Amino acid sequence: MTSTPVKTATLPWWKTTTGYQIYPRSFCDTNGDGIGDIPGIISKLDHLADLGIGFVWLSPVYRSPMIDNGYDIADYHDIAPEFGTLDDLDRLIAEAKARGIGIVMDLVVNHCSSEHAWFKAARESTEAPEHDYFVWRPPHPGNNAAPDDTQSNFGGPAWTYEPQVGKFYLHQFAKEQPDLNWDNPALRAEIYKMMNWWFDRGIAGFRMDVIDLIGKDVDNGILAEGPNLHPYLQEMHRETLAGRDVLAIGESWSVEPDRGILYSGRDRKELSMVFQFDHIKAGWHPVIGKWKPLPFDLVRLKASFFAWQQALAEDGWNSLFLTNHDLPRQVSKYGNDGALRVRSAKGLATVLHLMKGTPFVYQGEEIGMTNVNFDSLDRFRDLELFGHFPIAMNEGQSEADFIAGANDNGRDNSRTPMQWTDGPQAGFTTGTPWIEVNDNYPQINVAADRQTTDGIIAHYRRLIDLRKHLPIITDGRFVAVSEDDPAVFAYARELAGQRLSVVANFTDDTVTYDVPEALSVTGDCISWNADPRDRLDGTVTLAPREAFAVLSEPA
Ligand code: TEU
Ligand code: CA
Repeated sequence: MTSTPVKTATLPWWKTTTGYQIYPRSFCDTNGDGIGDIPGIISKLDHLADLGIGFVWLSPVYRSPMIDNGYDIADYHDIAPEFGTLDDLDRLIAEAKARGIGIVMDLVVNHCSSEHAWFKAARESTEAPEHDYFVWRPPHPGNNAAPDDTQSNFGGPAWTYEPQVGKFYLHQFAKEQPDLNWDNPALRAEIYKMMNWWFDRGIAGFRMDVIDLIGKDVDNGILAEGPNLHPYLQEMHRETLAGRDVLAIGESWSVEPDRGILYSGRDRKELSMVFQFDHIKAGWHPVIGKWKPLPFDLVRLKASFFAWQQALAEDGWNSLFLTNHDLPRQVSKYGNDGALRVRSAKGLATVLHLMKGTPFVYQGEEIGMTNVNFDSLDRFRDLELFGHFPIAMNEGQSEADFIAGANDNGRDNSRTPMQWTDGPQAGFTTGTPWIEVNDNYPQINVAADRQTTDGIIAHYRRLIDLRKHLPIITDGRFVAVSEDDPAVFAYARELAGQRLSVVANFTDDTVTYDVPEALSVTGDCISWNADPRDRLDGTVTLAPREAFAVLSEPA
């Protein structure tokens, strides 16, 4: 149904297309072990092709003890048996390619698994060449304890003692995820060789896990965006990306708008774009963090998106996303996941997809999947949550409050199985899923959404298709409006005398919106989730959660 993307010589393919993230463990299980697998992904490629997706970001499928569901890699050149084989992956690359879809692999190289051969050798002896692939420090001279009090992102100390070598190693995540020492040139060469090995297999790019952490200066306590980050990214570019028509997306929790350009500026020769998280942190408690629910603040959310749109207006490139496998479901977090769920899911998509950048759809978003409502800790699975629970208890938070926080912001929200049908386990597995299926699957599933002509999938399909054909979506100048309006998210895009006006009511009430000058007047309503609008003039009455986009010639 979708037509060939309009490509111009100046636009790389990843600017006119849309990405789709797959969390393999939760996507589709074909052998009944309760764990999604690569054959399952292959069986669902037509769903993605029908949406018009240009590439898939595949969360890690490499061999791994799965302490952090694959973000702990034991072998970068092999596939986890629960997900399949290298042959399956080659088949996935080929089958996806046949549908015009590239496969973007997850590159997790700030750390590996403690089961990786490198770390096994490194912890045996200081003489092993691999010893220096990791970050070791002697015990603190005063008390023989950890070198300093750096904390792991998953709770507890970031240093673990290894008696065999008499030193501590750094792990910014779980102790089974030792940090790699990027200051060792041999390690860097190994990583580049591995990346090229994957490129030669035909992948379309990499999403680079916590890439802002690789340039760390541990002794000065600088972990994120350390002094060597950009030199290493430039070296990586020279050694792997240069001369290849591939996509490189770096994950950076630390980047702020003024530094975005350093990663993706056209003369930087580093990455295509970064995933930044300011709009996500906007939904966290400033002191207690993600485990404390915080009321939604539209003005803050817009400020974040608008700042990034402006920062990368002339150079660099944005990624656009509201959800991933670490984040809550967007319709629950930013929208209405009750009576107005369908309209709200569409509205969020409209606002996100028509900004400047490359949009990402996270599995299940296209049917408006919602957060879970787990009432006890044993129903959760994520190690981050279990690492932080004792800390929260020590700090005096109640268990009920912590669970409320986990249902609001926890990573398991997006990891419950993809809901395909209203059959047993939502059609995800014939066995017992590794994490419970959300109990709303009889209503919310792919088959049900596809049964209506105006489902959420149809809405995404249209947005994705518009991006392929309308240069104003890829190239248009971004114009922020109504920054302080607590109810409406609106902006314009402008290109060659055309204007695209996007307006969305983020509340459950009818809102009277006084349309500012910068938005236009008459034109074609190219996207809507309530009534189509062909005139946008003066004051507009917006239905609850209504969103639309109008393409026009300015008056
Ligand atoms: O995430 C980086 C990361 O910092 C998040 O885990 C973050 O700590 C958390 O969501 C915020 O509370 C990446 C991966 O996306 C994540 O799945 C991995 O667990 C992590 O790196 C370690 O590889
Ligand atoms: Ca399976």
